[in-house]
Formats: sequence, structure tokens, C-alpha cells
Amino acid sequence: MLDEVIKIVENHHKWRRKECINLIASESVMSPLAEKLFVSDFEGRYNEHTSGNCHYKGTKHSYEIEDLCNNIFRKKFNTRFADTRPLSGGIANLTVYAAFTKPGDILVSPGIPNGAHISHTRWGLAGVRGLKNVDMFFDKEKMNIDVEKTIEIIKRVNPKIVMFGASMFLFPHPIREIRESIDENIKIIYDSAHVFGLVYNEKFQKPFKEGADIITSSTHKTFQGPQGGIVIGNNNLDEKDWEKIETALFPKVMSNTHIHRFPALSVTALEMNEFGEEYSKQVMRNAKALARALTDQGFEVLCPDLGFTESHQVIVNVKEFGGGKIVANTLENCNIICNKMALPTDSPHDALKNPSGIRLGVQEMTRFGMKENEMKLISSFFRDVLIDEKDVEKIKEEVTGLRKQFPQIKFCFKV
Ligand code: DSN
Repeated sequence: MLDEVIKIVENHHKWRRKECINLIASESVMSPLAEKLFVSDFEGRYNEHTSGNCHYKGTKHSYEIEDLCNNIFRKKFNTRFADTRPLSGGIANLTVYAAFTKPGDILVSPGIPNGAHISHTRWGLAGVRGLKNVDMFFDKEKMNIDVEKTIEIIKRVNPKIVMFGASMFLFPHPIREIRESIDENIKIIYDSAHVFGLVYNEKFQKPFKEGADIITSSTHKTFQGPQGGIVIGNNNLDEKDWEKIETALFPKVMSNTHIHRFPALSVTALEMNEFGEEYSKQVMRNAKALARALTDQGFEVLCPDLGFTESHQVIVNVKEFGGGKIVANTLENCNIICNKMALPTDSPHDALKNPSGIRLGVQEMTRFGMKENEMKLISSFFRDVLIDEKDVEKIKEEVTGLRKQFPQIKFCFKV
């Protein structure tokens, strides 16, 4: 059995880290230094606390690293309020729900058919809090929120929270336009999980300047740190509101702090401070390049008239090739990893069973140094396998060959 455990890890690592072109938009890899510091004695320790009020001894260095980590984000977002304790983006969202709502309250969010995250809905953590979600009005052509109609919805249902951000996220959401027209007591939360690496580098959009009260996020997608979450408050947030978040986080939503994440998260943030400008620009260039190249190869990439995308994501309608489920399977057989994606135009049945789309994210391959030229090569693999139906084993060999030319993780400190 022991051999099996070790073998499974080795097999997975070799396949996903060295042989596959990973285009899952919600994943990435840490830098070697972050990965090295991820495993330490911090891993097995406890540090439950409310502010500096600790419940355990032996925690002096745990506090040091947690403070240091929070301070990097406070400085970057020019705010007094940042807490890196949430264990995931979903837990960060639950914390905000616990702080500002009670069961039965209403939350307005983009809606599952339009790419919202499950935690923004009654089927996920919003439902665990007993919230009712009402969908924003979505413009399917522009793949974005319709401002006027969404303002009407918000005025009609009078929510406690308006939630921006999504899992299918091509273009900046209209925070400013909606903030200006709704009751100032409604909290605006921006779930930046997918685009956090871009937002951190002041790309894509600036949620606080545009009127968000709180940013929630995961820390392992375009922001390429350890798996985890974060909640950040706008500097002009009321101290009392921040206290509500802190007490919601502990003791309500979490007990122990997973201290071992903080060194790796700090390193990732410091690397972003150093290399993030170049990294995020290349991510956005690569996404556009992949979208353009796939279009040139004959695929229906969404939003050509809008430049396809402003984020790391590219959405392709693959209904004519059997739908997202079949296409993602076929691509996986060639070592290209991506996921199926329901499109706003799908019927509820198709959305559930076999959605029309696939979602591609370029952040991880950008991390390994791929640029516009490699995006063209990737698009030619898509053509080979899906349009020309060439031999899968041969394409897989070519995919692996390309992947092996990019073994080094970039945009990071040397170990
Ligand atoms: N469900 C994840 C995604 O892939 O978008 C986000 O948590």
C-alpha cells in the first residue's frame, strides 16, 4: 500500500506538472521558494485568535508571519483591513455573509447560468447562511452584467449584499455604475478569485476605487500562491464593519488558523510585487492571442467584437464538436487539460448535462514562460484533434513535447 501511495503522487506530479498543457482557469503552481516554505513546523500548530488575543502558547512566530503576510496585502491595497486566514475563497465569502446578513436576507449575484460561483448561490455557501440569491440581468452578447436592468432588480428586491465576480469572467464588472445608483447601506462584495493576480497588479479593474466595500478571493488562481482565501476591506470601511468580519471569521466560520500557508503566501505576494507587472501583462496578451489563434483555426470563441477577453480566460462554444463534456475528455486524452463550461445561452438541461462551452485559462502556461507563439501552437493542437481528427496519440506526443520545452517556473525569486 505504501508503494501505491508514493506511486500515485509521482504519477500525478509527472503527468500534470511535466507533460500536460494545463488550461484550467482556476489553477496554478506555486514558485519553488513558496513551495519549499509551504512545508514547515507551522503546519501542525494551532493559533486560534481574536486579534492579538491568543488561545494557545508557542505562537510568537505564528503571529509574526501572519502579521507580516497581512501587512503585505494591506500595503498593496492601501487599507488597514486584510485578513489572510480564510481557508478558501468560499470560506471568505461565508465569512462576509455571516458578518452582514441573517437567514432569509437577499443577495444579488451574477447567477449560475452567467458564470457565478456556486458560493454566491442558494445551492452553495449563500444557501448555508440561509440567503436567497436573485440573479443580476446578464447581457449574453456582451458577456457582462446589464447595468440598467440590474439596478432595477436591486431596487426591487432590496438585498443586503450585491456580489460581483464570477467563475466565468471575461470582462470587468460594472461596479461603479451600480454603486452610484443603489442604497449606500447595501454592501458591495467583489469576489476576485479568478482575477486576483491581475487585480493585485492593478490590471483588469480596481474594485475599491470603483466602489466595492470588500474584496474576497482565493489565492491560487491568477494569483499563484498556496490554496487558500483572503478578505480585504476598503480603507473607508467602518471599523465596526471590519470587527464584524473578524468575529465572523473566528470563532464563527473557522477555528484554527492554517499557519503554514502564510510563508508561501507572503513569498507569492512579494514575487508579485517584483514580477507581477510583467506577468499580468503577459497573461492578458496570451489570453487574447489564444482567442485570436483559435478563431483563426475555425473555432467559435466568444466575444470577438469585444476583443474576446480582458482576463486570463477564453470561452469557446464547442457545441458543434459534441459539447464541452466530450471536448474536454478528448483534449485530456491529448494531455490538454481544461473544463466544460455552461454558456448563458444553454438550456438548463444542456447546462447541467453537456454544456456547450469550454473555459480556458492561460495563467499557468504563462507562469512557465509560454508566450503568444506557443498560444498559436496550442490552437493548432485544438484544430488537429477536434477539426482534423488526427491521431490522438500523435497529438499527445506533440503536446508533451511542447510542454517539456518549458520546465522552469518564471516570475519568481531564485531558490
Ligand atoms: N470552481 C472553481 C472554478 O473552477 O472556477 C472556483 O472555485
